Amino acid sequence: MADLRLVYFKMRALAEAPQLLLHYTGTPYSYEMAWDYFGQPWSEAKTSVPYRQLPMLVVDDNTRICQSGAITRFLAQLTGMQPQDPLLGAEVDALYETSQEMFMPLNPTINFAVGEKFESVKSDLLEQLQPRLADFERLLGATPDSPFFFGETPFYCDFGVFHHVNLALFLDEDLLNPFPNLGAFMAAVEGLSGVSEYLSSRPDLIGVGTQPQLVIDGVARPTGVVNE
Ligand SMILES: N[C@@H](CCC(=O)N[C@@H](CS)C(=O)NCC(=O)O)C(=O)O
Repeated sequence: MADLRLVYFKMRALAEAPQLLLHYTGTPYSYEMAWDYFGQPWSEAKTSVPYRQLPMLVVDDNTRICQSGAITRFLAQLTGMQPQDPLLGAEVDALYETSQEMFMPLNPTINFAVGEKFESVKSDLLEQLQPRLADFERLLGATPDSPFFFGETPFYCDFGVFHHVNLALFLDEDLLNPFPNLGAFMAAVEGLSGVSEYLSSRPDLIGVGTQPQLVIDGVARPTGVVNE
């Protein structure tokens, strides 16, 4: 197996789907904060990164893969979580991309927005999310005997959807009440071997909307791209 180093920041965002996949497949990797990996502040390191943003996956200390979609698809290929059939592969990818579209403004709102800014984005965001959640609900309803979008076992798209819906629950913990299929899907992902261990051990995200912090090794630290 390749040596995998996932480089990112103090936030619960674009490195989550890759990490859920890595844990589900039992694939070893290290998670490294940008300042530790580069040995300098992100503001100084970013010009040396292919597209000046993270996450980045470093493979065998040699190849640097940026763009979270490319990282997730590469890992899916590496770990057998990519469908063999190209047609099914395209459907899986379309769902993954749909989940990626939820990134803005959901991830920054949950990880960074505070006070009035948070409250004003929150109501718009909850409204914007409804058609997405309804689409997921309908898709899951088409295969009532399968807990995941495309059958008995998850593909990488399931982790993309899980991450974004999981973040959205910070806005309203009753968000999924009208969407029972989606609620059951979330529980199914939470119960997956490897994933449940990851979810209970990853840094807690606290203070959403007021003072967002990640609890890393027992210490609450502000979310962000700076080592503080
Ligand atoms: N399309 C990129 C977006 C990456 C992105 O927005 N990264 C943000 C963190 S979530 C970042 O690097 N922010 C720091 C900066 O831009 O300097 C992806 O999917 O990986």
